[in-house]
Amino acid sequence: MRVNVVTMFPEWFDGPLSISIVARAIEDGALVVELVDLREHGLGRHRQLDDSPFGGGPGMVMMIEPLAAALEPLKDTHRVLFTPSGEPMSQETLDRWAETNEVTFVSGRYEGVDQRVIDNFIDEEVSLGDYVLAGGEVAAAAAIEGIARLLPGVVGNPESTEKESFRDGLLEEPVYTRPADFEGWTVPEVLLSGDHGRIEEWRSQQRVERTRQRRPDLLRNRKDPDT
Ligand code: 6GU
Repeated sequence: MRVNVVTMFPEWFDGPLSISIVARAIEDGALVVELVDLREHGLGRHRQLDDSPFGGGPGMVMMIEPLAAALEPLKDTHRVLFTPSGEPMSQETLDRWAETNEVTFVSGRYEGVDQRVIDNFIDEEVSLGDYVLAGGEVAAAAAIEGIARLLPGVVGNPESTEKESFRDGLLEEPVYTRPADFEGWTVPEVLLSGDHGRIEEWRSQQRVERTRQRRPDLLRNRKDPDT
């Protein structure tokens, strides 16, 4: 799969692309990430990318010309703008992108992007959540990592991406490993019992209880409420 990233800060991605599962996906050839430096399409001697908003007000707006130039060669790809005004990114979003051959991520900066860019060059606007970051780079990196671990052959055990949190609409249960007793802090007895029926029952109960406490919205929106 190919991911194009249009950004003012290509060097920002050096870390995220060079570590762990994303680095492995790239090494294995399962993932190709193409960084497009927006600055190369900036206007004039100063390679200008932003200007003040028509109608006045604070902040700067990303101009259409540099983005049009960067996105023109990518118009046959699915183009995503990362912005706090977008729809929230979810596991479903990542599943959908991971099933395609090519996706283009645009990291917005400043207070916004000229609406004509969105109207004419963007297929989907996506947000990381209800808080404000300085730009869409973190969101693009999050999406790349979320996609990389879904690509065939990248995670060793394919079962592990199917059983996990959010697939069944519940949070994960607590997990433990050795030692069974660390300075008096013990592991729930049921997990040491060897009774797989009781263990699965306990885990299921923990997932539901955790979700009820932390994310009641997930319980209300569940698709197959059979747990
Ligand atoms: Cl995608 N961009 C910015 N600037 N802030 C955000 C965000 C994106 N998602 C949540 N906050």
